[in-house]
Amino acid sequence: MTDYKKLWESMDIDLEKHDQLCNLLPGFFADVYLSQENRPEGMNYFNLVVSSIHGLRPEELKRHKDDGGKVVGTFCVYVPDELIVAAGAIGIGLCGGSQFWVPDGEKVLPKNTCPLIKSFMGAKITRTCPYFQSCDLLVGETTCDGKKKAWEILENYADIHVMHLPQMKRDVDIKAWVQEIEILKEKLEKLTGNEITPDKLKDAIRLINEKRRALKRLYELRKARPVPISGKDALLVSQIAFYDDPERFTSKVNDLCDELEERVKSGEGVFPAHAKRILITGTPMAIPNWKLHHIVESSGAVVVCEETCTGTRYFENFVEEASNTLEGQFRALAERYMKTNCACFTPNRGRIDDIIRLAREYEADGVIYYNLQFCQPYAVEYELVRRALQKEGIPVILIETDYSENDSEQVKTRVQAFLEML
Ligand code: BJ8
Repeated sequence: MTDYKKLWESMDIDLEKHDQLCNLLPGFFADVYLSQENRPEGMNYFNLVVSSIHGLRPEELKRHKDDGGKVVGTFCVYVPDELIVAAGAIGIGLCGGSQFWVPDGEKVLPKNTCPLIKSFMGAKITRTCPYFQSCDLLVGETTCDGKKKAWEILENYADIHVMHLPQMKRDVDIKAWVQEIEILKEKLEKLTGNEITPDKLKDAIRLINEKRRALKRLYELRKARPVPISGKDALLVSQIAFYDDPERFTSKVNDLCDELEERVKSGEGVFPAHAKRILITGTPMAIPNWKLHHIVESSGAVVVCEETCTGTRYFENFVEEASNTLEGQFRALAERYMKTNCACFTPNRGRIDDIIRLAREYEADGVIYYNLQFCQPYAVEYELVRRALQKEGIPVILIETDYSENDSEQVKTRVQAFLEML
């Protein structure tokens, strides 16, 4: 096994605490993932990425930085990766999905903050995340109040640029987002010393569109009955999308899809054809948050789709590639990103339409509305989603939870009762 100690030292990682974290993951991953049967061969690459999560990719980031490159960390799917790529930097999604960091996050944040925020804050202040430690700049955004205020604390530990995200979708809001994209462009050019030209941006738009296309292809294959890949494996692929090299990632996802297509043709599945099919909607699940998927799939049902930011919201909608001017490209970027349906927006009817459409397309027997504890926008939006699904005759249950294992048995009991009534 490669020894990355020198790498971590060079990143000012707290080695002792980091060791504690690294000791947890292999057993956890083995229990949740490697215990599954008949996994596609194509998952081997993603297993490798996870097994060396603090080594392989951080080493690439270090090489990039040694060659004068920059790394930019983001926390939301509204922040356009394309600009980061066009500036010659590497973009990394930093949302925290580990309970390990939550207690340290709680040292500087109220306990009743969502675990995703507490987790990324803990990751930074404990210096135990090589991704955070690699970043030359963080890009925050004005989405929920928790994140908005967290940036003010985070800026004591790292350079951060905050994008002002409008929370309505009128033309005036799209124009405002164009302006924010322009400001980010200048910031990135200053950081990297590279000019963002229309040609570079065009290439970056194509690259990220290709990545979205590959993920869309993967999700399309999950519509098959029996389903050729578990929800847990698909979730893992989505989570890795946030920090892997986009070109390599796209090619590995396409390889996986080739294999899954064969499975679909031959009727091979990972769950019996009659297994209950579940659509999950709600807050994102950052790696290694596999809690709900694991509970659902160890109860005999299969997750066929996620209407989340670690699911369809990440890859649906492509950026129009036709424009050859920065002005046109910025407008195309803003239009694409503003199609994302996050509960931070009002009104957010588009999300309800998406959930109903996806439930039909994926032939879901029921919907689990997943809410990270203390996430107010998604918690409030539940009532409207519940009413709309009830009208459509689609069963739904609300599961509100955090990253700890404390309530796992209780969540399991509720999920199993829900599955029984489907
Ligand atoms: S586009 S969902 S990635 S803001 S941090 S809102 S869970 S209380 S992450 Fe998000 Fe962008 Fe929206 Fe998606 Fe709730 Fe927690 Fe806030 Fe969260």
